Amino acid sequence: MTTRTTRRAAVAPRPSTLQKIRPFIFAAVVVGVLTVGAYLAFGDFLNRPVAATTAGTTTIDVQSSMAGFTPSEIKVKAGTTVTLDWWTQDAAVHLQGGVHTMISPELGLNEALPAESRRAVAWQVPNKPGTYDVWCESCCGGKEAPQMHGKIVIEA
Ligand SMILES: [Cu+2]
Repeated sequence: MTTRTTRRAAVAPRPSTLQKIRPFIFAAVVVGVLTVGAYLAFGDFLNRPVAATTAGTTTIDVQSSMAGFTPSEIKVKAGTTVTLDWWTQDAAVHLQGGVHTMISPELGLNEALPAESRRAVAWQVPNKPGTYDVWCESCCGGKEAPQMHGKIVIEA
């Protein structure tokens, strides 16, 4: 009796199917959690809006804010088409009519940019080299405020 009991205890029980596949289930859960984590961490970068650009045109990044245009001076070539990749992070409550504007009658610019948005403005640069004034009329004092002005230099 005693001998029998001892012998039985010495034999390891055969692992059940569940015990055999348990490491694989664990690995699958780890991979799943890491995948979701990576998506949440990097999805923001992948989905970041990028203004559409047309092949063969120069794209210039321009930000409008309470400080005016950034950069405050841009250079373009006369007679070319450029794309202004224009964006703002400002909320509508700070802007007259909920927009920033970009105005230069001499250059044929009269554009509006809704709050917290980004848009691509295709602009045919006039064939008249020189330095021109551009301003925002819809915030922070508009044309009367020096910081609301930018400079566009048209090179021959
Ligand atoms: Cu503005």
